[in-house]
Amino acid sequence: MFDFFKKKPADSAAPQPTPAAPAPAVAPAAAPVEARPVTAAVESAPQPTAPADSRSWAVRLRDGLSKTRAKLNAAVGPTLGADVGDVMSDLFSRRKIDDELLDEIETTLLTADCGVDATQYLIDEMRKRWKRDKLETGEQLKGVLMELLEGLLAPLQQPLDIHTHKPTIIMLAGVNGSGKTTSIGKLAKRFQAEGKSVLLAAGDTFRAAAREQLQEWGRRNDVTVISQDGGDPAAVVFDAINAARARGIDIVLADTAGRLPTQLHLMEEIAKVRRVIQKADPSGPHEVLLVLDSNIGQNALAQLAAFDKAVGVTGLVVTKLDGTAKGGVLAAIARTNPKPIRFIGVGERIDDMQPFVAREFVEALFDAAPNA
Ligand SMILES: Nc1nc2c(ncn2[C@@H]2O[C@H](COP(=O)(O)OP(=O)(O)OP(=O)(O)O)[C@@H](O)[C@H]2O)c(=O)[nH]1
Ligand SMILES: [Mg+2]
Repeated sequence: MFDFFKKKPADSAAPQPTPAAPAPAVAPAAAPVEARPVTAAVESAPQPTAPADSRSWAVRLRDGLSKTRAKLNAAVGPTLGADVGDVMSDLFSRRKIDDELLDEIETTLLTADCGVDATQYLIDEMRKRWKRDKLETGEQLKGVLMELLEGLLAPLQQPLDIHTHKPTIIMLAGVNGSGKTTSIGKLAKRFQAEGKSVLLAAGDTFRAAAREQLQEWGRRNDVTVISQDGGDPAAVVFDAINAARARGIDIVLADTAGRLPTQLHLMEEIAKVRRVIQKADPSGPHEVLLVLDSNIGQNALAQLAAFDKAVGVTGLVVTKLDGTAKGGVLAAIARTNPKPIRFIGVGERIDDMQPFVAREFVEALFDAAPNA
């Protein structure tokens, strides 16, 4: 159902050298290689340097969430295929509140991947409010649902602090293809725009292509990338922190290789990266960002638990909310394992990732017709 997203289509995203040369066999003690910032014109600029979208974030967010919004209305049936805004109105405005409507809402919340716990909470609260406030119309109930969802998600709206430490060390983790490297590109651009200097640590030493992906990106964006030919990701990150300190850099973004929570040796490896960061700077890492592909729906909870156990997740980046109908997973996270959602992504362009704002998100989930 969510095959909209195919990992790395041929012309996709983050810089990908072709062909992906096998990693050269290098001694682990290989000296760090630094891609010095050079401004170079690159023909086919891959994301996240794709040109900014002229539409406002509110419009892109709503467009991005259209599948989840449609899903929220799947139970309504007859008008599916019509504009999702119309469908939404059908669910709520043409109806009086009754048990059947609540059942339908329950089903739609579940199918949008809100999870059993959050769905139960939302339905119970809606039922209470229906009785207590003597609500009559579906439209009123929709208002209550929006309010409840916002209440659930608001505690997760906590902006990432990049001002307290210098350098602020941010480590990214996640399964293969969740969007770590492209998120690093987007974050680096964002931080630069805020006047911060940024250094990238190419901690994905697993694939030679990954290192080159980041180096190439760094070259085009005047961002220094610290990498090593092969070797230990922890060593790369260690070097990067020292380099950042020596140069008075504000923010270190450490990429890591994708890994599944079931690959225990790789989970141990990323735990080591974290420990080594702490060795380089006892106050760090200042943020451990887990990048979650929202297409995985409820599976996000299992990934969160596993990565949290291994590296202590302090914040989330939820990517690919466009192209998925599983945007309800944010409610599931809020209910079962709340972590600050630092950024959400609704596309591959540089400005398609923005800080999470609960109200904005809920409005985009329910309102198909932005006026911005
Ligand atoms: N549609 C969409 N695509 C995204 C989004 N974020 C990332 N992508 C795409 O997802 C694909 C994988 O992104 P990467 O950043 O390479 O993922 P990764 O986690 O670094 O992958 P590995 O290094 O292989 O583990 C790329 O094609 C990105 O352009 C998003 O918000 N929406
Ligand atoms: Mg990557």
